[in-house]
Amino acid sequence: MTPPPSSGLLTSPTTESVTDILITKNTVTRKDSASSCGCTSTKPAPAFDERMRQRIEKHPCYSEEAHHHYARMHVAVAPACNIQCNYCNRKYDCANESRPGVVSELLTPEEAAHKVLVIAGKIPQMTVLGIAGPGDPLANPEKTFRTFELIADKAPDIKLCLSTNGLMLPDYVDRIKQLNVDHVTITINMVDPEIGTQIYPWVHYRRKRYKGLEAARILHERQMEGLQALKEADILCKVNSVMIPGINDQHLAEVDQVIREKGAFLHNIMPLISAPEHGTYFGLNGQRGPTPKELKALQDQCADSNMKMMRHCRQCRADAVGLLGEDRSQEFTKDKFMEMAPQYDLELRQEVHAGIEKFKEEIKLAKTKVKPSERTKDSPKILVAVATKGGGIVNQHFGHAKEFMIYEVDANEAKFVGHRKIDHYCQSGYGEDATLEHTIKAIADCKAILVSKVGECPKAELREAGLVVVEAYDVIEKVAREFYDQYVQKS
Ligand code: CLF
Ligand code: SF4
Repeated sequence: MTPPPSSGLLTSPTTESVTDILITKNTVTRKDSASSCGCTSTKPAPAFDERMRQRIEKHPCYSEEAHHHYARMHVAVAPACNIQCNYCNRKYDCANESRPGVVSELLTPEEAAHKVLVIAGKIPQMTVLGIAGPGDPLANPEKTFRTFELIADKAPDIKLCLSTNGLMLPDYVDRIKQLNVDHVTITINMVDPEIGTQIYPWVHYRRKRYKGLEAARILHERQMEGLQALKEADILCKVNSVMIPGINDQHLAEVDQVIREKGAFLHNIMPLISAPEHGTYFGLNGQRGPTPKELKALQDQCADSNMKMMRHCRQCRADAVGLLGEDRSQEFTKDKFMEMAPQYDLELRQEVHAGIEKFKEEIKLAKTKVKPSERTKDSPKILVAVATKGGGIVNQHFGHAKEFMIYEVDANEAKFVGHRKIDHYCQSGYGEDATLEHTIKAIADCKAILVSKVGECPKAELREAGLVVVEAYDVIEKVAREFYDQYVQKS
């Protein structure tokens, strides 16, 4: 299995084609051998038609599979906002798509287009350009649409994407369609305006400021109208919802049902991130965010109802660049990218994408070679933490990981269910004990940690904390399922 040409994703040593995992006590060794055939899952794959598959296959947010391979970038061209959310501080980026406390550098549409053309050359696996702030894109329609026009003209293979609070959406669906923007996100935190009064203190609509129930009702009606209009225009709509314990956590299952009935393609339930230093109303008033367990329980509950649930969102910045799990925005600050010449090359980009698609096929094939376990009934589900820098491979050194992907594994499949942010263990070549403690805490509910390599010291401490350390360099689902079989046999 070889990495795609010039992808830059798989920079580690050559992928070992097939690897068996043998576990003795908490130690894992590998031996090369061929695996026998079988299917990894008894569940039917979601039934997408070919057209739908093509619309999402290179969008890292709309397709969980794509997020291992393709990157997105945002340009921060939209400073103003027309509502107030209690989890937002105007000094920072729109918290509907960003972590609070993050500030992006504002660009003009022309600067933004230049940046996109630079990055399209440097990161050819970047396939999507999103506008997500720092305010609301549709409260800044001219800047937003001018940026899209410039990019559609100069870089036609890049998909355009937009994220909005929805207040002005019904007014702009025709324009969005005209510009060939095929992916729109609306943040919908309630379908009951009473609940909305606890989230939105005011909205500014048609030159007038509304407060309380009236404000929440206007926002709700406009969001529903916008969602309906997107469906009628055949534009894919993702809905983001911020989970706020004690306010809308019990209500989001109803939101999920309503938005699905109205034609949303994907639901992304994100955790409220709230701290006093963010200076938000919720942060200053002690409103907590959900625990990973609470978030997963709600996502599971909604995912059971049908359709797709997004679990790989990284709540990125309004100037994010790169794969979802990485942040390369600091390589492309304004002073840097304005000095760089655009290197957009459609042919080269298509070549790289063809390489990625081939690589995805190889990964798919490797997954089919993992046999389902014999114990398929009542087999326990376990969580494992995975260090990866992309490509769907366990390919990252423990000390270099800034986050772990969490997979839920059972007798039939290994399913991505979330991610946990951690601090770098390896700081300037030295392991940090406090960081290790934090890492162990963050993945304490996992049975194993899957890494390409780990030093002897952290390995001993991870084992001490009850985690099995699996060192491998192979397809994530394959390593996870092989570990699972060993785990079940031993328990
Ligand atoms: Fe950006 Fe949003 Fe488009 Fe993706 S992000 S505008 S849909 S291209 Fe993606 Fe980032 Fe989550 Fe948003 S991971 S915050 S869901
Ligand atoms: Fe802040 Fe975004 Fe809400 Fe506007 S829509 S108040 S920018 S979080």
